[in-house]
Order: sequence, then structure tokens, then C-alpha cells
Amino acid sequence: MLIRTPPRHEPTASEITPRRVWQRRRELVRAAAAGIALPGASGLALAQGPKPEPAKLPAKPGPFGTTDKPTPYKDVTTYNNFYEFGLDKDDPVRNAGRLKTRPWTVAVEGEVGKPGTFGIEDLLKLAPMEERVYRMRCVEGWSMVIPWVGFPLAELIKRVEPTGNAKFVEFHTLNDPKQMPGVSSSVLAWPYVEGLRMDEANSPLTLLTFGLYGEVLPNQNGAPIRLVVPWKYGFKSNKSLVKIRFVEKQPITSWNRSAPQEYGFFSNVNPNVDHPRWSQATERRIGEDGFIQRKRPTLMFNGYADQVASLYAGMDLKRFY
Ligand SMILES: Nc1nc2c(c(=O)[nH]1)N[C@H]1C(S)=C(S)[C@@H](COP(=O)(O)O)O[C@H]1N2
Ligand SMILES: [Mo]
Repeated sequence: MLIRTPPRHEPTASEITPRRVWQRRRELVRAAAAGIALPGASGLALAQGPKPEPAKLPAKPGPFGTTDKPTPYKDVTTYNNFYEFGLDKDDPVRNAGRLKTRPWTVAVEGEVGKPGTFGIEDLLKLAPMEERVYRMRCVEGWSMVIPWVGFPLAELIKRVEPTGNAKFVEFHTLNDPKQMPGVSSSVLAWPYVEGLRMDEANSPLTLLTFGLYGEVLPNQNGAPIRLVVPWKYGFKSNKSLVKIRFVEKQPITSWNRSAPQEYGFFSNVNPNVDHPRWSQATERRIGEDGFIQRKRPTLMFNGYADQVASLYAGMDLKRFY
């Protein structure tokens, strides 16, 4: 997002010439031949046996599903952005295997009547699991359709009783240099922090997710608990949450801090407001559309205008990008 500078309608360098990727593969193959385990080798399953099947996470069908075809599981779980594990699309699947997702807690703090620390097992039982098939649109110009498993964030919000001063919610991803090789890079200020206005956080579309495709979240997709906000660019949906903080002032988010003129606080999907360095009018659906060209029109609020347009009534969406 920040480091890539793709010209209009062209794929990023990592998509066309993944040289670093094949060089890395070559290193891994050599290392495997020599019986050496390099960090991050697990995703390629070179030396190890078959990986265990992810645990099932049953869910009843929920509302707001799209009829668009879900993106194949393989693409959803191997083409990722998770900068804590590296900048290339296949870094997360190779490096996130080392993330320890148990025990796991999420601290809920700030302007709430009932602050506390929730264990992941309790969060899993907080509300009935629903399957929500959502379109997801990355600010880089590609999109996917993902069958998430989770429940509305509003279920957690009502239990912690926000005070009258709670106007915004901050979401913090884990920041652990021992498990996350990417946080040694200064590409972003860590931890990865995102934020929503209180009404956005309470939207019935906004989810806390624990799984996809009926199984627990793969680490590279944000295990064990991840925010999903489908009408905003993908970077608003942060992964592997450890803290949720209710605040009075609009949070300073990681992407906004690193490039304020490119990534605003709202970051609603909007085909009429271009990124300063490329158009947002079209997108490329991973696993379906051609590799190079973006042909599919991007929809206002990513197609969720019926549910969310009223949240922004009277707002100049060019100014509040
Ligand atoms: N903690 C964290 N969350 C993150 C990111 C990240 O780098 N770190 N990348 C974001 C971006 S840019 C996108 S497009 C989505 C990608 O989610 P996916 O890999 O599950 O498709 O995750 C978002 N959440
Ligand atoms: Mo993204």
C-alpha cells in the first residue's frame, strides 16, 4: 500500500515478478536438501509431513450474504496482506504458522462500564456463530468474496456497556517481534491500529470473526479473532486482535499516520474517490478475473450502500475519505 507504487491499472511488482519469492523458495529447497530448517519454512511443507486439518467452526447462515461466487479457499488463504509477517502476498502463509493463538486474550478498555479481559474461549461463546459471505475490497485494487464465520461486534459492545463518552473504537493487533518477523520493519508504526466511529462499530454488518469456510481462521487471515468491515477498504479489518479500546477522540490509525493524504480515517470503498496514485473505479476479483487488468466496476460502499449509506448522510465523502 505505501511501499508499492503501481501505475494505474497495473499489477503490483509482487504480482508480476515475484523474484524475491522464487529466490526464497530456492533458499528453502536448498536448506531442506541440507536438512536445515529456515524460519518460515512451515507453509511450504517441504520437510514436514501433511499439515493437520483446521478445526471446524459450525455456523448458521446469517444476513447480508452476496450471491457473488466465493473466492476459492486456496486463494483466500495464500494471497494475503498481513505486514506483521512480511510484505509479499505469500509471506503471511509462509510465516504466520509460528503465531501462537492459544492462550489468547482480548483486553476491552477505555470508556466502558465493564472493562475486562476476555479469553478467546469465552469470546467464541459470546453469541451464536453466523456465516456471512462478504465481498472484501483491498485498497490496492483487488477483491475477494469470503464466507466469514463470526458474529456482530455489536454483541460484544452491548455487554461492555460503553459510556456516553465512547465516540470511537480502536482495534489493536498483536505486536510481538518474537512471533512476527515483519514488525522489525519500519513500514508502519506497530502495533497495527485501526478504528471505527461508534455507529460504524455497531452496524449489523460489522463482524468479529473467528473462522472462514466453516473452519477456524488460518493464522494468515487473522487468527484467532479478526475484525471484518466489508464496506471499507480491507486495511480497516485488522487481524489477530488483542485490544479493543473505546475512546472519545478519533483514533490515529497506523495507515493514516504513515500516509495521511492516502489513507483517511473513514476509508469507505468509493469508486468516485481515487487513491492519489491510482484509480479506485474498478477492481480485479482474485481467482476469477484476468491477472493484469481490472475490469470489474467497484461499487459504492463495496455494494453495501443499502446498509450503511445513511451513516454518512450529509458528509462530503471526498473530504472525509
Ligand atoms: N494486523 C493486520 N491486519 C491487516 C493487515 C495487516 O497488514 N496487518 N492488512 C490489511 C489489508 S491491506 C487487507 S486487504 C486485509 C487482507 O485480508 P486477507 O489476507 O484475509 O484477505 O487485511 C487487513 N488487515
Ligand atoms: Mo488491503
